[in-house]
Amino acid sequence: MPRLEQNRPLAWSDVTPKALWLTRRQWITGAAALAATPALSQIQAAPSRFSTDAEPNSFEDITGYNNFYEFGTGKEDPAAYAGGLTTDPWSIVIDGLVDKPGTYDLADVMKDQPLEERIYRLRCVEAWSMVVPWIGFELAGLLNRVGVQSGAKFVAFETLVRPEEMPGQSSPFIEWPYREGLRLDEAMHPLTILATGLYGEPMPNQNGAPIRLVVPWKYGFKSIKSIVRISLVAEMPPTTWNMLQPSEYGFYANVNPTVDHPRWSQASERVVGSGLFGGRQDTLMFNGYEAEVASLYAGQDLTVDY
Ligand SMILES: Nc1nc2c(c(=O)[nH]1)N[C@H]1C(S)=C(S)[C@@H](COP(=O)(O)O)O[C@H]1N2
Ligand SMILES: [Mo]
Repeated sequence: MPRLEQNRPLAWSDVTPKALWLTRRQWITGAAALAATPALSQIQAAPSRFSTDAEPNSFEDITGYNNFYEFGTGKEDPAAYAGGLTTDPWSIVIDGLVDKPGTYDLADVMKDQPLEERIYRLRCVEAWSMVVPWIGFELAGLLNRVGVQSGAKFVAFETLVRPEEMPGQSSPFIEWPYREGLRLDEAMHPLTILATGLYGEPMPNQNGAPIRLVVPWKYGFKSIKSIVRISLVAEMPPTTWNMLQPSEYGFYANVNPTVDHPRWSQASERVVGSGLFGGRQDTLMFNGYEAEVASLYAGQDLTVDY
């Protein structure tokens, strides 16, 4: 386990018992009970067939170099300021065109959803990337449970608004809440997960505790953190970066080395943590998932639907 040099108590691959928490408190108080539940057997110890075999970044990189504007615009702001965020209790409103709308406690959101490790490369639109061993479950599992009605075409997500604990929200730069959206077929794709942890640990606050989206074939900004609302809607929903600068950030935001951002190339990426001068590598179409997702966009011009 070469990547576990940081003197941590458990190997990251030791996800089986550690992955099952709902929150830190529930993990601590409920560890014994959880360890006895059959749900344990639902976790895949082996990497998912969707995982990259690239070496994950260190825990320090993943938790020390973040984008989470609710805590500031600097890459080190989330690590510095997210510690004060209260993530327990946590509930998510699920509403819109669903059979079972409601306010669901996090434990209820996660109920019966099989957790597994997914090692995905996060490709930020700013042309850097890292590899993260997430713990999560497929969004489709939750959507199927709440019952998507036939008129629903998109899924809209919102992050918590709590300026007392999120100092970045005192800046009006973004019209809070941070919001994101997916087309329904994108949301239902098995690559799309809600992640509740990483490296076999509960989700660190700076990475979007207690639950965040991860859509590995899209630029990182689609992967909205600290979700409090999921709405099934008929129309393409407004999304934060698209609202800020639509010419630079489209709704689709698929990783695409052939469509440059207006201010920089997307053909290659800086690999975070790979040395002083930064290793670079070519960016892959759909971040390496072309075989899995290209068919979702058949007939679309990706220079128009960027
Ligand atoms: N609520 C919220 N979610 C967010 C962001 C944010 O500022 N606020 N930043 C996005 C961007 S630009 C990226 S690249 C990823 C970064 O995820 P990470 O910090 O876990 O690597 O989170 C995304 N999710
Ligand atoms: Mo990003």
